[in-house]
Amino acid sequence: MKALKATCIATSNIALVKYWGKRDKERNLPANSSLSITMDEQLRTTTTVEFSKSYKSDEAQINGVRLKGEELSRVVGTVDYLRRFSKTQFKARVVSENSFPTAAGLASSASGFAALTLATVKALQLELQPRQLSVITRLGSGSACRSLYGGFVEWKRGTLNDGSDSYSEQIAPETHWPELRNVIAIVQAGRKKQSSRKGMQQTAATSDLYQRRLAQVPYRMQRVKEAIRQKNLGALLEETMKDSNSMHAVMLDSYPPILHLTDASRQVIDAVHEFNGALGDTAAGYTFDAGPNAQIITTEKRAPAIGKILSEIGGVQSVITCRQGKGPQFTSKHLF
Ligand code: 2P0
Repeated sequence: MKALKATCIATSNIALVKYWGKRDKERNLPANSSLSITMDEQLRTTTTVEFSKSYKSDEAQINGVRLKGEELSRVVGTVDYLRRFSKTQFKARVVSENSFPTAAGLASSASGFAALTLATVKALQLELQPRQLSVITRLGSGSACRSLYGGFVEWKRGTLNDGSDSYSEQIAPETHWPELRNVIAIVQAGRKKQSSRKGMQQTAATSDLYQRRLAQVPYRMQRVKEAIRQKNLGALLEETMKDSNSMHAVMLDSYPPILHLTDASRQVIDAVHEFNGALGDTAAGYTFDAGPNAQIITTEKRAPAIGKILSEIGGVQSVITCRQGKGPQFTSKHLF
C-alpha cells in the first residue's frame, strides 16, 4: 500500500478587512466577511502528516514542541474530521514548522491550519471540492481558509445556518498587483496574551461599538474589492487603516478591554500618517492583527523608505518585507 503521508507548505495572510467575531461558535462561522492578502514563503508553515498503524494515538508537534491539551485537540479535530471521509482508521503523526514566531500575531494559525488540512487531505488521498475544503479548513481556524489561495482572498460570511455558504474564494491572483509589498515590523516576538478565539467572544459579548462595526463591513468590503479591481492604492490603504482602527477600537471597547497595540505600534501609526502627509499621497497603510506587530502595505517603490522608518522606531526588533504569495504548495521533502 502507498504510504499515507504528505507535506504541504502554506503561507500566512494579512486581513485588510478583519474577521473579528462569530455568528456561530460551533460551526466557526464569522459575523462578517473578511478579505486578505496571502503572504510569500517568508511567512510559511510546513506540515507533514502521516497515517500509520504504528501510531497508537494522534500526536502533533510544532517547532519541535509536542502539543497537548486544547492545542492538540484542535489539530486532532481537523485530522479526525477528515479521517472519517477515508477508509483508514490509522492514527496520525503531525509535524509542523513555522518560519516565524508561533502565536505572535502573524497568523500562524492561518498558515498552520491551511497546511494541516491540505496535507491531511493529500495523505488520505481524498478528493474534495474547493468549497468543501474551505469549509473544513475554517473549522480548524477561520482565517486559515483565506490561506488556501494566493493573491487576494475573500472569506464570505454566508447566511445559511449550516455554514455551507461561508467559504473562501480568490478574488484576484498575486499577479494582478505584483508591486504591492507588506513591510512587517516585529515589535514583540513572544506569544500573545490572549487567543483571538477568546478575545472575539469577549468583544461580541461586551462591546456596544461592535454592532456598529459589523454594520460598516459590507460597505468596506465593496470599497476594498473595487479598489483592488481598479488598483486604486489610496482607496485600498485608507480602508485598510480604517478597518484596523475599527477592530482595535472594538477591542478597546470590550470589557475588560483587549489591548494589543503598544507604544511602538502607535509610533508606527503616527509615522505612516506623517509619511503620507509629507508625500501628499496615501502610499503606505498600516494594519495590526491581534498583536502589536505592524504590517505596512505599500508598493515596491516605497518599501525601502518604509523599512528604514520602521527600523528606526524604538521597540521594533526586526523588519521583513513580503510580497504576495501564490498559495499552498505540496512538496516531497517530508519533515520526518
Ligand atoms: C483576521 N484575526 O481577519 C483577524 C484579525 C485576528 C485579528 O482571524 O477562532 O485564529 O480560529 O476562527 O482565525 C484570528 O482568528 O480565529 C483572526 P478562529 P482565528 O485575520
